[in-house]
Amino acid sequence: MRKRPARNRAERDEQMFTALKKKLGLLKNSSVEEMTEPIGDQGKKIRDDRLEEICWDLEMALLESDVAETVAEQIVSDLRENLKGKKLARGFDLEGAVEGSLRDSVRNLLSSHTVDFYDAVSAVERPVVIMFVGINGTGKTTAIAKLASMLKSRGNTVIIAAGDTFRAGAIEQLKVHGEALDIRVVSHEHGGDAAAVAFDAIEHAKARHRDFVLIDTAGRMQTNSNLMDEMKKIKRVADPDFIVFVGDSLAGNDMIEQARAFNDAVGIDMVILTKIDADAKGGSALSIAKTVGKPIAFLGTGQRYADLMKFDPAWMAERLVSAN
Ligand SMILES: Nc1nc2c(ncn2[C@@H]2O[C@H](COP(=O)(O)OP(=O)(O)O)[C@@H](O)[C@H]2O)c(=O)[nH]1
Ligand SMILES: [Mg+2]
Repeated sequence: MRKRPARNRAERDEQMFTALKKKLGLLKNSSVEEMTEPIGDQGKKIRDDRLEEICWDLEMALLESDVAETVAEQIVSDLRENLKGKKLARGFDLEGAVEGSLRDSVRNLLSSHTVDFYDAVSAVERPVVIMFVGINGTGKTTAIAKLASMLKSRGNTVIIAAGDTFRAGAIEQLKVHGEALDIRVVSHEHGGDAAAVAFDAIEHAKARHRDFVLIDTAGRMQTNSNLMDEMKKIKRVADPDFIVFVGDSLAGNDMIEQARAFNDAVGIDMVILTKIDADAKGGSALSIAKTVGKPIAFLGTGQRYADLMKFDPAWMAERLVSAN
């Protein structure tokens, strides 16, 4: 019954939000008589059968757009609870009510899954060691550079460990960032032992009283058990205070599966969702919050160092719900 999963951003947007908008538009065009029935002396309520139709259509629209099932169910049950049997005010705006309910449930879903990065790290002894995991191309290295830049601008000293010793060019890519940001990058040779790189960077940070060590890692496919073994080894050796999963918001349910795989292998503490600038709405934020249950710390919103935004549930809810 389900449509095939969307292959790209444009398709997904179309599936989710035009479906939602259409639904909302249809509501607008339905006559009040058709949608409602009297309760009590003068009041009206939405007819139960029409409400069920709305709920069903909404759930389908959410599922077709890669929103995880548990999330879609939650949103729909919130909507049902908000509208079922409720006496409607005069001049009641059904479209507005559905949209308002959506916005509230999205915000609630997201709010229970946020973390203040600076609060989290403030409790930890220096150097704070953070390991970044995720598959190739999700934006790990870029996120590390952005975070390093942000930390530095807040007066912290940072060291980066070039732990992706697997991909050609990965070490060089980090060195370029290191130079641009004037941040020390600890590296070994291509193909070397990533755990040893992390170890060296941490020793270096301890000796020089640096505040943060950010460990980059390799990211072939999450199904590659060698990769997960490597992640476990780095974790064992570096004993990071936090493990951050970096996920590409364009990757939909694949991203959720990746997060699960890394979480099973090494345990993740928080999430950075990247490429939100290219993902017009960001349904993936909802899905990861609800399915993997790990808080989102930051969003990547572009390719510049400054394009790292603290995750804000209200902002995200607005973006998800607003029809544009
Ligand atoms: N538009 C956009 N592109 C990003 C973002 N984060 C990373 N990228 C791009 O995604 C590509 C892969 O990033 P990289 O950090 O090398 O990924 P890694 O393989 O996980 O280390 C690069 O071209 C980045 O410039 C983001 O938030 N928005
Ligand atoms: Mg990388």
